[in-house]
Amino acid sequence: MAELEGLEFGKSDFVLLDEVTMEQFMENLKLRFEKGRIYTYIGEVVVSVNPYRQMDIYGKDTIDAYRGRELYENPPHLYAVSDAAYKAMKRRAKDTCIVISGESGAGKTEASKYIMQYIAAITNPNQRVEVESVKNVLLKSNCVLEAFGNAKTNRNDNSSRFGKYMDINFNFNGDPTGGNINNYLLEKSRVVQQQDGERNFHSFYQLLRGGSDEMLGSFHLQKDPALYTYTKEGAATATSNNDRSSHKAVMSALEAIGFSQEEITSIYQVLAAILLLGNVQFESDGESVQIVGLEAVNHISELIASDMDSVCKSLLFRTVATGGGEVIEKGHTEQDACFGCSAFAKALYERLFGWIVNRINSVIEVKDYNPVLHGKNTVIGVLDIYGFEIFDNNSFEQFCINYCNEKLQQLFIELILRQEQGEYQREGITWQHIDYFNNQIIVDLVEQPHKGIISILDEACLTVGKVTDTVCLESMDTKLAQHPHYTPASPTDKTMDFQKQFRIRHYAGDVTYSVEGFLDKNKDLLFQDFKRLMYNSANPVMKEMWPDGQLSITEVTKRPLTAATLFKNSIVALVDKLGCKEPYYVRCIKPNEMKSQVLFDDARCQHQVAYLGLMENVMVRRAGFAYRQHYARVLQRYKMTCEYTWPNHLMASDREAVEAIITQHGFQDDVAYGHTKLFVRSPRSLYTLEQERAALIPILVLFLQKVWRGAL
Ligand code: AOV
Ligand code: MG
Repeated sequence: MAELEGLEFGKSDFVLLDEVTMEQFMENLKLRFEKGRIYTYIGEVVVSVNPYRQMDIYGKDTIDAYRGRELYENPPHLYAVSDAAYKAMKRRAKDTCIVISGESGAGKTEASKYIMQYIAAITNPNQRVEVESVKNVLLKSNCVLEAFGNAKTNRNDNSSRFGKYMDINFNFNGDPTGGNINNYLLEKSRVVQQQDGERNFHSFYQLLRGGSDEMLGSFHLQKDPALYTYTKEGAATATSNNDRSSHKAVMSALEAIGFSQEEITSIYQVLAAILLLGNVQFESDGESVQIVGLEAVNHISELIASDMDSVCKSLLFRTVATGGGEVIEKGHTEQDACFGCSAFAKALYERLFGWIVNRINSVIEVKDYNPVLHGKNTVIGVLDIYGFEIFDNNSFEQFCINYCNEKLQQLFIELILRQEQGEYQREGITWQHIDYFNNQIIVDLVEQPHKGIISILDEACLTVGKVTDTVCLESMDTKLAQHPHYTPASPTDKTMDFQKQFRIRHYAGDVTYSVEGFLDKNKDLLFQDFKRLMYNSANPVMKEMWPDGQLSITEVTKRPLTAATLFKNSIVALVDKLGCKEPYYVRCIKPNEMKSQVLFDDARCQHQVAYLGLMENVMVRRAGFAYRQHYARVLQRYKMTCEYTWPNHLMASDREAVEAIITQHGFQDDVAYGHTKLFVRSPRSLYTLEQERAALIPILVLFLQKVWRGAL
């Protein structure tokens, strides 16, 4: 429970509210936001409101103030939970994780960076070179991954378009020895198409606006993003990002991480090839299809270290195995050629991104760790994933992102309840049950085998013959019409398109999805010819990105897992991984839609508080015991308030001494004695103790000064 802040800043922990009502919760949240107090606790959970301005609360002095301290000793801060996660990991050799959630633009990515900076700042006091280098790579990797994985959306100028889970490994000294980054489903469709007012990934604009004349010249590129189909839409879009300076920062981060010049050049060559692919066009004379503008193809073949013939062939033909085992070349229709070309552009980017992540991982992987020699290797995981989002047009990507947020909400429910319950059981204390809205029903709607949306989609994708998006939608509507969280479009409902849309009542709100493109995105088909083209590249870096290009057409699996199933599997694995760790939570709230630093939109904030389950979180915390602490700590803090414990006690144990303090104050009905901790039900008792302590400190200081001066 934080102190050191006057009441004019509101309650620093929501469990201290006089009454747990939405009204009081919102009043406190708003007051604190207006007073520049963006963090507030619910026990150990940090609630954060995006300030939309640079705050002077992340400097070295603040880091020093939080280092090694307990949560309640300082005002609420991300640093305090980071320290708690770090201490738990170090003292008890526990794997911990910090899960950051909240909707798009709420401040998750910024929070994850402050957390990592804090951990980097408080570790490796001896400045060991190898540890410094791991820390440096971990911090620099943010800059690179943001350039390639983030983009401006209508919700956030720097929106994460991939999910990121980073494990940081520590040795027995508590110093980082390595790490590992897992990335989840990059929104690759953005490479070829963006919604109005949005941009492609930052990396493209950074290259065009920040690349040297020499580099752009050698890539056959011109500086203006408006000249390229894939960056045209975003070229005129105003954004707070400075592409030119970011390009420099990314280049130097790549170098600092250890990418070779050859690797760096290859990365940008792939980007250039993608931009040029966007400008390739096809025309048909009714019989065969030709490429318009062979110059671009010539440049592409140079960039990907291939030859012009091979590139043309991959763009115009596909190799197929006939039933008799014969291999033939089949010419594309114009439509197939366009489809293939953009699938190729998307895949090039996705492979590039995956390769960059792997390359960073290879630098920071823990090497030569011997548990017998070095003690247990412990981990802190930091999760920063794309937040819940609703756009005007919601497609397959939003469906996956929002499903992922449902899974994380489910984990939050389980862990917060489980953790509380577990603690009461361990300490031998009776527990009172609180009801939550359990979103498992929505998770099931999406992922249940045979019945869920993903299954229905997969079935449609595997059906031989032409199943269209609309046919698949009909199947979903029939099978799910009765589900309380699924709404099929009806001819009478004017808010939805009967042929194309369906609605899911998510925990965070209703989202209407447009089924157009769902099947193609789920199938995620890329002709094998492109894979082979890249595998045969004379550029070893690019070749490395396409190992599956070595398979011949007869060896290729006919039914690879679909995009939705792969994503589901990866999220299930992530949740399992998080579930085994001791969790710490940061719940981010977006105060308004205007990116304003002063506006607190009551309705928007209240909606987020409600769906994040923050009220229930407070209730669980209070219905049980708002405050719990080890006996030794309680004694140390409050012993001055009791004649039997000041300056020292003569009792058999710290627990008995704490009992004496509690009884002297008459709080015995408000507490429970656990095996190792004191549990206090109402925050008021604690307040009284705190106030008494605060009143006694000046007297004590005066007393001690007199003692030192020899006056007593
Ligand atoms: P997100 O990660 O939660 O959205 P970000 O962390 O990118 O959101 O935050 C969005 C923007 O809000 C940032 O670019 C900053 O301008 C501002 N901001 C957030 N937190 C802070 C802070 N603590 N101090 C100052 N400014 C802040 V998404 O990735 O879209 O789900 O997918
Ligand atoms: Mg983000």
